[in-house]
Amino acid sequence: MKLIDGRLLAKTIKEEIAVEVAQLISEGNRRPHLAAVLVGADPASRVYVRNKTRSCEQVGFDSSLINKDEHTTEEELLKIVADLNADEGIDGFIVQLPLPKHIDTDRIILAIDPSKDVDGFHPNNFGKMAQGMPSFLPATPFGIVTMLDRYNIDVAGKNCVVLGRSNIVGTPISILLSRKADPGNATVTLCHSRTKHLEEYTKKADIIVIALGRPNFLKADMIKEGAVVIDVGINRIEDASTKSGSKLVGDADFNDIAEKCSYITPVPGGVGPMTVTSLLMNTLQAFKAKI
Ligand code: L34
Repeated sequence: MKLIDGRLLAKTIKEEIAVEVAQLISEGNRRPHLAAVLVGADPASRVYVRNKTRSCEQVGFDSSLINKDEHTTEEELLKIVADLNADEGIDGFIVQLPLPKHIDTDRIILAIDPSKDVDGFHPNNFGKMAQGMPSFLPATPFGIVTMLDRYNIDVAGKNCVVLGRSNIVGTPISILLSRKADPGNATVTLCHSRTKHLEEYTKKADIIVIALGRPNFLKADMIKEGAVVIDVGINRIEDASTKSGSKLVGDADFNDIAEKCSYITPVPGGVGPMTVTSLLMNTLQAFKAKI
């Protein structure tokens, strides 16, 4: 079993970005600037957004965090989006999901200027991605294909099974892996809550991407020997043996399946840090398109 070390790879790529930023600045450019909008106080979202702004500092980007309370109205949020769209000093921005229930997420995403949509969530970018045109790739799927690429894991012609069909992970990664591209050219099956006999698919999979939000769901008897498992789940579960009383686990039961895998991503330290790094790569791309 080989560990796909997302934390280490993220560090490597951030160093590459920092070199490029230093070069751009030495040529007289300003710094790339990413803004993040966080509505409400969801503890996980706060951690993720903090990791994003901290990573901006590490690579020499400017960053802004717009923090609004959970009672923020949809109209107020649309105004923030419109202001960020119009702000010449902002190269890209994200609205951290999930949003409070009273806000229509689709309406917010549709309001984002596609040229600043470094999350790649706007249908303009998503549609381009689906058609193989250059676009911002959604951060988590982008992080996953980057890990497969940098670890030289063959994807072409492989059986890939994606578990979960969310707009931000399952659906886009299924498209990316099946695209006529490198990495890509896989035969992809997208499984979800209505899939019957799930194990019949997972047992045949060379590569499994699991994004269900169900702690320790994937067990050794569900996969074949030598499978590659990319675990997108980040679940906080109770654990009396830790100081905080809880710990993070993935959607795959790491201890159960690790030995059977050829490659596996850990949680934490796997896909999460690569999601953050992909956002930086997209922001640099947005910046370069502008200057
Ligand atoms: N708009 N909303 C928008 N864009 C995104 O790209 C996201 N996502 C997902 C949730 N909502 C979003 C993220 O930022 C998931 N996600 C994300 C980002 C960072 C990390 C995990 C998920 C991360 O840094 N994970 C660390 C552990 C963090 C912890 O200690 O809780 C890890 O090592 O996995």
